Amino acid sequence: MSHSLRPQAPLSPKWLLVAGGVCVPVKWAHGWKSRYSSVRGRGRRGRVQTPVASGKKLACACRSTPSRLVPRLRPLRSACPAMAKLLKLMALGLALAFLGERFVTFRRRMNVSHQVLPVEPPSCHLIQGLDNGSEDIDILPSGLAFLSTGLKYPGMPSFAPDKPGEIFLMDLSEDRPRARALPIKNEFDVQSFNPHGISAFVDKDRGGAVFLYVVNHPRGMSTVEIFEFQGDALLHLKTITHELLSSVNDIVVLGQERFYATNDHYFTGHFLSQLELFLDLQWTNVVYYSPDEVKEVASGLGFANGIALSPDRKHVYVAAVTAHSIHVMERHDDWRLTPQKVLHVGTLVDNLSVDPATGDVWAGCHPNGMKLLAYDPADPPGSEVLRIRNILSPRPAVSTVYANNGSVLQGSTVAAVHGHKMLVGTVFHKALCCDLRAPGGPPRK
Ligand SMILES: [Ca+2]
Ligand SMILES: [Ca+2]
Repeated sequence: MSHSLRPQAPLSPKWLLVAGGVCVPVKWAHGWKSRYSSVRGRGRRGRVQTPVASGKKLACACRSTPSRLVPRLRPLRSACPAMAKLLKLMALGLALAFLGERFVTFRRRMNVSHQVLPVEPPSCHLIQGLDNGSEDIDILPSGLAFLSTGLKYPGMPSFAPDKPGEIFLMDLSEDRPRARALPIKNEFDVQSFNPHGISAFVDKDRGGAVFLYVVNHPRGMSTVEIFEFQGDALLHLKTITHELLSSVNDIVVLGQERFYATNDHYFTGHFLSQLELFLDLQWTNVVYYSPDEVKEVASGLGFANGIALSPDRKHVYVAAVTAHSIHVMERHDDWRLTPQKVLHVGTLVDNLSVDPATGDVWAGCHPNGMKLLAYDPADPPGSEVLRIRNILSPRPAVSTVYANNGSVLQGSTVAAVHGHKMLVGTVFHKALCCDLRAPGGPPRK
């Protein structure tokens, strides 16, 4: 690199250019003795024309440098390329060190070294007809279970990419419950239906009418669909969209058209959302929605996912997938949430459900997130279900109720219980129904 040392005019030595192309007042440079390389670029006062020096005090003029100073810079010309090269190497080294550190922590957050030790309740069977995922499950106190199936989620496999998603129903009060798809009535685009998190709601003010709120991703968007359950079908009532509901994963209904929703990414574009995951930005949140008010009520979460209410509705539980944790928050009358504590469970927590009878929290988890992201049928992702007793106490009890290396069930996302029956759903694989009673033993407590 060569530099023109021809004098420039008009002269105005008030501004100097230092490293990085930044111009500073000349008085700041008083006493500098380093042998700066000259830099050509754009400073605050316009294009840099010529490097200058004043004795051993060196800087570069932004424009209009005293010509009498220019020749004295000549001995420094050879230092410029070396310094620039050194700076480039330092920047490259720092960038590589940063990426390396992020990669190591990313693998740790994905739990790549986690070994799945098999745990199986006494009696489990795969549910017939559910072969393309059942990402979320919600069970009413009556035993009616709703299952959202056929999710197409960016970065995850799908065994039926061209088939629209569906809502299935099971009646767990039956001895041998079967799953059946619920047809959708009314004006609704079933072809683009891509159901994700769900939450069922019994409205006592409307004679016990049952409503199902479903997170939907038609054409990559995020909406919340409200259906009324009519026994043998779902009647579509409304589609809710809002700028704060930008990347919704799960919801929990609080009343008519009133719910909390988790956003699992800050960015909505594929590249930036993947970068956000890799860099572990922890910018995801919980949003409160009502017709009158929509606001963020919790933030700073690492991939917010499942959300559930305590039976007394005073606490909200939120899963943070990449932080391997469940956040316990207190709910206030104005719907604000304040953090109470964080329970670290050592695995990637997806959806949460609460047993209304006991208050226990059930979590569908991913033992190894990397196997989900880089799906290999020969080495599939496993499944894991945790049960958390006394989550509000100082010492909650966490136990593994189900664990499988993927030979039976891959990519578990949710576990929900009704009495002694447990349903386990997955992102894209099958679904499981288990009887939690020990053979010949007493009913589960
Ligand atoms: Ca849910
Ligand atoms: Ca989820």
